[in-house]
Amino acid sequence: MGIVTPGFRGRRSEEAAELPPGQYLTSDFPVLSAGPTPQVDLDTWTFTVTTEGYEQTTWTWEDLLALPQEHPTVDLHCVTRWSKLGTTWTGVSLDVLLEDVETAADFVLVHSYGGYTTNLPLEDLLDGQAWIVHELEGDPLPSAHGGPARLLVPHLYLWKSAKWVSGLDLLTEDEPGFWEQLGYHEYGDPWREQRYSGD
Ligand SMILES: Nc1nc2c(c(=O)[nH]1)N[C@H]1C(S)=C(S)[C@@H](COP(=O)(O)O)O[C@H]1N2
Ligand SMILES: [Mo]
Repeated sequence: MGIVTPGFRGRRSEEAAELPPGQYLTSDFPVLSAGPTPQVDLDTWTFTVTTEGYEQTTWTWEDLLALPQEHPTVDLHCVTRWSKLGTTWTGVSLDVLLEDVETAADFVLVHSYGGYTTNLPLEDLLDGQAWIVHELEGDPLPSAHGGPARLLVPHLYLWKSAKWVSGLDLLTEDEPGFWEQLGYHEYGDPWREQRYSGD
């Protein structure tokens, strides 16, 4: 049984309690991209969900903005060990986008303009855990951070939050994405420190 001295539990330990293992806190917002930033025109932007039976549902930019908007405030954890707490976004919940999509799939391969992909279980996109976001701190999402729109799935390492998102393939069998093929963990839970395949 430990004795807690008043005043001993300082800011440092409070911050440490909020951070997954092996992460450090940063207040800036580093940019990490595997390739050039694609320029995506809002007039031609689409987001397409393709089911395992190749049924497609496509939203235009106008369609996306007409859906109910949420304002999640979330912590970000990058596998390169920086974490940024309390970022606020605007976007549409995947619960809304997938509401009328008929599927028996368990897995998702996320696609981006520019060719980036990442995979995750479908259930990790549901129940208020993921959004297609287009604003950061009330401003249009900067293209370096994935604008016009990116996936935000903050309970997994940030490489799962595909920037410049263009669509989701709903799959009955898991398929590794870009970093997952290069040895990163297939799931990527920061609290279990699942950085690399086998962690
Ligand atoms: N399309 C695309 N999305 C991406 C990436 C990328 O290279 N291309 N990098 C991923 C990685 S590894 C990280 S850590 C985050 C970084 O997001 P940020 O640049 O907004 O910090 O984006 C993720 N999404
Ligand atoms: Mo990353």
